[in-house]
Amino acid sequence: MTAQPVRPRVMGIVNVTPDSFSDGGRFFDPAAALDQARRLIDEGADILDIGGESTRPGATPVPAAEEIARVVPLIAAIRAVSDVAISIDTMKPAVARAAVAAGATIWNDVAALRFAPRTSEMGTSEMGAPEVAAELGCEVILMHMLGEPGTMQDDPRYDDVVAEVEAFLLARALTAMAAGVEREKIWLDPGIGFGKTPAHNLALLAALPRFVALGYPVLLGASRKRFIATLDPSGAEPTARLGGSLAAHLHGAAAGVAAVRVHDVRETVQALAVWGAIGGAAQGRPRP
Ligand code: HH2
Repeated sequence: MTAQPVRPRVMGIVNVTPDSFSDGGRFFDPAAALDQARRLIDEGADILDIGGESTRPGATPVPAAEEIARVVPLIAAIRAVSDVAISIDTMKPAVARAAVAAGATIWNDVAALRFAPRTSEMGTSEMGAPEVAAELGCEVILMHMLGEPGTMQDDPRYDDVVAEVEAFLLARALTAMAAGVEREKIWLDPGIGFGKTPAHNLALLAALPRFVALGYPVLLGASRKRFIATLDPSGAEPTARLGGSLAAHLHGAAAGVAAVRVHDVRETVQALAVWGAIGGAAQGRPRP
């Protein structure tokens, strides 16, 4: 009998940005962001992913000081009311440093520690992002992105998207470890929607078991992403992509991903509970 995969952890998204692709502006106000964080905790989020800069194609870059001013008070406020795990969604070492000091324990980097720190801002040293991650001692999510957010969706091309994303992630994990990040603190993420056509996204989703087999925890972030609308035109609005998001994340659960990054925490927790119970019943496990 094969063991059922453990239910993935649910990472709830809190974007403190005016311009994120599906919820931009809704939680820009600090009180609204804290309310949203509390709501996601109540709905069963295991991790909260706090972001202060949108990575959608064409989004305006945010200076580190502004990003810190958006995320640090929220992280501190969450820490004051809950011990939920907190990840900081940033490409900037200075922001990761400030977020970890405020209570985040995971650095979620869509640039996979490739972007250099701005040495003039916030008094950061000349250290590269991998060295900063090692010094912080936090967990690190290394995500694949082709190019940069501003241009990543301009005609992305691969010879073999799965092999190229896999090779990139393994190389970034080696770089992180060479800088001193412990292997067990590294997660990998194929980066759905980051420099990918709908066909690339589907190929990566189909290959999730291969990514899981690499032996690192895998994060899947498909929530409300645009490829869903290409499969079902009724999902033109990001908030109308719940069904497609659940389908992708349940597929990820079956493939053994460690966590799913979602906007709709309550619905995802429920879907995973039903999925997990069916798996348990299939193995003759007693119901909880
Ligand atoms: N997707 C987004 C942002 N950060 N991080 C990881 N590790 N994986 C992802 O798939 C991922 C991510 C994009 O979603 P969202 O935060 O809703 O939008 P925006 O970047 O516009 O803030």
